[in-house]
Amino acid sequence: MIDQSISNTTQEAVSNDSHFFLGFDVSTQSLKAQLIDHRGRRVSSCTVVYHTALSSYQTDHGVLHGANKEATAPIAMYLEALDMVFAHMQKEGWLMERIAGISVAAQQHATIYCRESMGAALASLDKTPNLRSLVDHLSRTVAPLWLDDSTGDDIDRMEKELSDMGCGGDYVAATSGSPFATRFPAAQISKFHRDSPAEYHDTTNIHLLSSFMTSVLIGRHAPVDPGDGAGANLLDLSTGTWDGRLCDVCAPGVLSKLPPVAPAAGRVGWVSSYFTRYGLTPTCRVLVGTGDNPAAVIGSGAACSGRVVVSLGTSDTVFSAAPPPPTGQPALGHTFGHPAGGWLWLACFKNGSLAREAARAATGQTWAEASQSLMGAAHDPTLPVIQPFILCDEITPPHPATPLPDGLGRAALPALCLAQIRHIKSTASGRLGSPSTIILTGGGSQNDGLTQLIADVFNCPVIRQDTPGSAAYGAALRAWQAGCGVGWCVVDGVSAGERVTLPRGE
Ligand code: XUL
Repeated sequence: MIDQSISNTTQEAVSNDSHFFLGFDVSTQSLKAQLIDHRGRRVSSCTVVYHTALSSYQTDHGVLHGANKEATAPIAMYLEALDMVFAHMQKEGWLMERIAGISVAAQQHATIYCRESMGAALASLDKTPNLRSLVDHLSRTVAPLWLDDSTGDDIDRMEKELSDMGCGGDYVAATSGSPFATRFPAAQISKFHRDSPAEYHDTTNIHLLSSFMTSVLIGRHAPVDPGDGAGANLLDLSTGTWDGRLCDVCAPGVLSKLPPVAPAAGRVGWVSSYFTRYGLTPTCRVLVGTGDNPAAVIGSGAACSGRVVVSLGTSDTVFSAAPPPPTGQPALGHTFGHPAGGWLWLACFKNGSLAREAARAATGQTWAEASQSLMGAAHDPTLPVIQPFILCDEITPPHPATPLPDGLGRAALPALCLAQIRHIKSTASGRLGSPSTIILTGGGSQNDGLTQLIADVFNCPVIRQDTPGSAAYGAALRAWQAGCGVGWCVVDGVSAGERVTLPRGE
């Protein structure tokens, strides 16, 4: 149910009087906790997997799939998972009284709708038996997730209203860093107002999941950081405050319901006395929360610019510290605030590991056999050129799925992987230029052939960051950085992996 891993070697190195820092990642499928020591080294971690540990919520790996491409999750499940994880840490003898700082990372774009009574409920948390009781103060018991694709009509309406106001063209992307996206809060809030006007009007505070879980930790409404806030399609990146026009077209009164935006490096408060039952002390400080991607930039060793993280998973993601957003026609992808200050650019590709698996199956080979064919693929002029969007409609850029051509045989996997990696490279270079180093994470980082192909296509060294949980680790590192005043490049030195793959010449 709970998977715990404690690294004994690291624990032995911890001195008796040192502090620890704790990071959470409230992700789609699980809630992970990562404890690090006063030198930023991983000490202990544990994970509550919702599907198995909290099966009574009947989610499919953390998700409730509804009609018309709706995807939500019960908020009670996240709250219960937080209690479970704290109880587990205490039971396993984590040195709770020595935890000096905590920070939260959470899946981006999920929104939580609170009634007015939530403020008082948070303030008197220590009188409640468990965190789950907070659901009585929600105006909506589920949170729409980043997997939700049900808000196309809301985007059409908001685009039309903006254009009627004289803010057509690229106003949304140029202001908020992203074109309207169905999974982003602007569209989700609009839909909630359209579907449930009474509940919407009963809502006084709309949180992102990172700011909500941080609110729970400090026992009062917390601000949101520019990293997660920019994933709302409502933030003006140039001022770091919510944009009046975008809020106006979203839903009535939304500006007054959103949390204030606060710099990512700031402390928002001390931990609520509720958590002293788990052994935390009231002097444990809590940082502004952030999204899982901004946290993963830190946890992957790419806080400083020049390093580009490629994460190969169910969907593929590429992200990096980035120059200021362009003023003209924006590039593909999204610009968010960077936890270390400045900007972070991210693009998400839906055709990831499931597409690679379909191509591998088309070769009739095992993964071990098919992976060999990736080693020389970058410099193989005989490989057919195919589309990287073979399995599902792509979002970066919007493009219908184009199934694998027939008769590729053993060329199916190398041809697809080459097409995918060239596509990731060309999308990223429009915004980031040429990287000095790629940091490779996700399940794909286990594959030697894929790693070599990335080194060859990008023509730069690839460092494999194959320790799982970069968002939870990044969250813990943020708490360490703020608590000990460590420089960000020192943080990179601690967190980057060590397995390097060099590019091969033609
Ligand atoms: C980013 C995105 C996902 C979520 C879930 O825009 O939608 O990466 O953050 O992890």
